[in-house]
Amino acid sequence: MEYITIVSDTYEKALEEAGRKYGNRVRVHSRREYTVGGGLFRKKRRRCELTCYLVSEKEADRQTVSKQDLREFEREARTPDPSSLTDEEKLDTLQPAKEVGLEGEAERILDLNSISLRLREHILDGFEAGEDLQLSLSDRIISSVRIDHEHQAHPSRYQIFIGPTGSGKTTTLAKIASLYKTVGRDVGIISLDSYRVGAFEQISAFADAFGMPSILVSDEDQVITAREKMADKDLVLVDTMGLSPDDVALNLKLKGLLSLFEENSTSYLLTCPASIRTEDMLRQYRHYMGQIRRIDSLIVTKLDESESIGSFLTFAYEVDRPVSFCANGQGVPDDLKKASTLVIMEYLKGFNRDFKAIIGQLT
Ligand SMILES: Nc1nc2c(ncn2[C@@H]2O[C@H](COP(=O)(O)OP(=O)(O)OP(=O)(O)O)[C@@H](O)[C@H]2O)c(=O)[nH]1
Ligand SMILES: [Mg+2]
Repeated sequence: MEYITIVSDTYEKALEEAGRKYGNRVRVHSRREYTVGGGLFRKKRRRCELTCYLVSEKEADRQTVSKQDLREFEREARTPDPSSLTDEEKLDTLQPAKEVGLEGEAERILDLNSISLRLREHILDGFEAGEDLQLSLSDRIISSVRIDHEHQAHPSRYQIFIGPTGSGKTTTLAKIASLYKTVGRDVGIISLDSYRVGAFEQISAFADAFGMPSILVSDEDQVITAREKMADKDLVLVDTMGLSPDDVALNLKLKGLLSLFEENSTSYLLTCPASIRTEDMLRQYRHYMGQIRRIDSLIVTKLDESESIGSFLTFAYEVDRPVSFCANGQGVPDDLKKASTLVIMEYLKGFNRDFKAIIGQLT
C-alpha cells in the first residue's frame, strides 16, 4: 500500500491538498493535530498532519470519493505505520521538527553564552520563521548592548572607578590613564584607597611610569587639596577601595569622600568581572546605587579569564547601563579595548560565521 503524508494548517486544507495532488485515488488513513512554536520563541500555530493511502486507478474508478467519503475512510482508519512512509513523504512531516530544532538551537547558543533573565526573553521574542538564526541572534544580542560612545569621545573631568574587591579597578584605571595620555590628554590620578596594603604603591608605580602625578587621600580635607593640585589637568582618574556591603563604616567613609566631586563633571565607572554571576553583579550594583545613587558606565574586565561575556551582557541589559571599555588581561596598558559591537561579538560563542562579515552586513 502506498502512503502519503500532508502537513497543513488545518484539516480542511490538508484534505484539499490531498485531493488536488492525488485526485480520487486518495483515502484518509489518519490525522494528527498539534501546535508548533509558542514558548518564548514563536507564536503558537496549529498544524494538521494527514496520513493517506492511495488506491489503484482501477479501484478509484470503481468508487468515486466525496469529502464526506474521505471522512468515512478516516473513521475506519487504522494507526499509520510510519516505517511505511517513503523519504519524500517523511519530508512533509519534517517541517514541525525543523521549527522545534530552530528554537532548540537558539536556546543552545544563549545557554552557551550564559545569556539569561530579561535579555534572553528580549532576544527570543518575536522571532519570525525564515529568519537566519545565526545572523538574527547575533544581531539581537549586540543591538541589546549600549555602547557608551559619549563617554569614550567626551570623558568627564573626574572619572571615579568603583567595583567589587579585586574586580580590576586599579589595573583598568592605569590602562585608561595611559590610553588618554597617548591621545594627548593631561591626566592626573587620585587614590582614595588608603586601606588596602600596597594599593597606592600599585597605582603610583603606573603613574610614575606614564609620567603623571598621583596623590593618595584619606580624608575629606585631603580630597579638596588634591583637587586643587590637579586643577590644571584635563582628566582626573579616581581609584577607590573595594567595598564589602557589610562594612558600614567604610561605605560611609567612601560616600563622604565621593560627595566632594562635583556631580556635573564626574562619571562613575563600575568595573564588572566577566566571570562573575549576573545575580552577584546585580547585588553589587544595588549596593553601589544605594551608596552613590549613580553609575554612568560599565567596564567589563577579565574577559580573558571568562568562559563567556553573556553574564555581563545580561547584567548590563538588566541595569540598562552602557559599556565603555573591555579589559582582557593583566597587561598594562595593552589589555584594554574601547567597547564596540565588534569587540562584544568577538566574545560571543556558538556562531559559526565570520563575525566581521556579519558586521559588514549589519552596518
Ligand atoms: N586576567 C585578568 N586579570 C586582571 C584583569 N584586570 C585586572 N586583573 C588582575 O586582577 C587582580 C586585581 O586587580 P586590581 O586592579 O588590583 O583590582 P581592584 O579592583 O583594584 O582590587 P581592590 O583594590 O583590592 O578592590 C590583579 O592581579 C590584576 O592583575 C583582566 O582584565 N584580566
Ligand atoms: Mg585597587
